[in-house]
Amino acid sequence: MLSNYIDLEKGILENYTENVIRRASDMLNFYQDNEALEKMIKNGNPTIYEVYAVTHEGGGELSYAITILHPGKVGNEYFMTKGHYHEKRDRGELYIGLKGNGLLLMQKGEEIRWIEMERGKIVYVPPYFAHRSINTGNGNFVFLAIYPGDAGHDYGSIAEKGFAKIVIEENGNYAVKDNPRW
Ligand code: M6P
Ligand code: ZN
Repeated sequence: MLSNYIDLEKGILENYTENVIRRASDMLNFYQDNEALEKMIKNGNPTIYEVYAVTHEGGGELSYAITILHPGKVGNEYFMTKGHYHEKRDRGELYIGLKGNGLLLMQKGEEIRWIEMERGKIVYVPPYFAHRSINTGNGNFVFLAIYPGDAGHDYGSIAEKGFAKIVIEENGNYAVKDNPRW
């Protein structure tokens, strides 16, 4: 497929070839406050984020995906994606903000960076950096990601202890804090 459409208002990608819906129950152990997460699961198990992708898996090819990250918090921690390294670590990625506000957290070894995202902003994730998105706003945070077809997703170490920083709400604003489990 050589061309496609995104509904920029709703963040809906047409003709996607893969999609993933992650609910609260898919995020066990990713947030600090497991009790708050358990409660949320019992209370309707809401969708945290949805990914719609067009994938081309060969080396040298490009895949792309729209992520719709819903607004909300688990305890005082904002809704976020799981976050991943690329299986092929030397593959980079481009993120383009389409709607709402968020952060893109990136980490390589002990080096950690976070960049605010908004509509029209382009952020480059260099090779070797794990990346996670966080919705710090009140509405959906929607972005487009473009990545090498053979990059792959490695959730392993992040599922175990996360990133070196967590993003919480403090006095109505976001605050980036040290991850106590790191
Ligand atoms: C972006 C891309 C996808 C990724 C998605 C959700 O759209 O980076 O490759 O799958 O975000 O992130 P995660 O896979 O970490 O849950
Ligand atoms: Zn990626």
